[in-house]
Amino acid sequence: MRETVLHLLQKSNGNYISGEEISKILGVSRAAVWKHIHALKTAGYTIEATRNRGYRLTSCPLSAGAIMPLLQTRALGRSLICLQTATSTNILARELALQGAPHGSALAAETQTAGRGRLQREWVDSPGKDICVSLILRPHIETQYAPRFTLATALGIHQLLRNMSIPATIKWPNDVLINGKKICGILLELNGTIDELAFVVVGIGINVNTASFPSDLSAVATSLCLLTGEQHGRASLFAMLLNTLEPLYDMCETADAYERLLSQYKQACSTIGQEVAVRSLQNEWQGTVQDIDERGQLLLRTPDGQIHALSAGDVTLRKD
Ligand code: BT5
Repeated sequence: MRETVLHLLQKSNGNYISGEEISKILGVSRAAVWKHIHALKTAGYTIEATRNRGYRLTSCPLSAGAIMPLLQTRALGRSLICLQTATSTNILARELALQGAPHGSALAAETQTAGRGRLQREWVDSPGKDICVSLILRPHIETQYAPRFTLATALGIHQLLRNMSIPATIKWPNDVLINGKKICGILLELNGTIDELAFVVVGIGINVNTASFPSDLSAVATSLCLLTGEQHGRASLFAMLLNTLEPLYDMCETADAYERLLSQYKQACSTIGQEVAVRSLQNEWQGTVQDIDERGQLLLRTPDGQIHALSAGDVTLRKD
């Protein structure tokens, strides 16, 4: 019965179908229809209910069944788990990796109860509307080069958005911005020793169909839906994301290919040449960004003429 309700909603192609019509077709009461709608919502479907108009399906949960046929990757996403809820997909992906999950495994969730950014900051999502995913990579590179994957991910998301004619820029190291507002955050976590990298978990949060943010974020965050005024199909976006990222991740494994990746990253990065303040846990620097080096570090020229190579930090433009 629940499948039939879903089928009727899907057949309406994003238009409203009244509760009365559904109840007539199924031969059940309006209250029974409401119960099925409620069950579908709990399973991750977003269904708008409007008085006098009925129900409208606006998005489906991400599922391996919807994503897999769209993948053109060799390994990325070939093992794919889509959960309703996760504490943090990065935490669960790390556990999977420790249990031996293969290179390229992906774990997505409709919502996170403890989504996190760098330095244990919070990452906020709208349940069922965004993309929260963690990718497990087992690259053959030294641990010191692992930050390459942050840059490669930011570049991939930049390319994905540009292909949709959305004018994104990258703020070093891990933010993708549109008109100065953040649409995507990336959280890279490593496992291994200085000599040997066991695996990398790349956590990616993309604001897709979020229509409004909590007041503390609305000045700094944006979503695809806010930019285009449309809802976006998450399964195809998800597949395009992985299709875009895999060749870039491959490029991180050799010095020559990575050099090419870095030069594309630099072109997309709005931070180079800017007067900025960079804050890390211990320090704050002010200066002009000269360049990004081959390790992905920011090269900052401070007023005393010294060049500092910074591997992590929050950048703010001085004119802000
Ligand atoms: C990040 O950290 O931007 C990394 C975010 C990574 C999120 C993904 S989702 C899947 C995976 N599982 C996780 O638990 N995490 C990853 P950072 O540069 O520290 O930025 C965090 C800051 O961004 C917060 O302090 C807020 O100011 C802001 N923020 C939080 N949620 C946001 C959102 N949805 N959109 C834009 N900005 C947000």
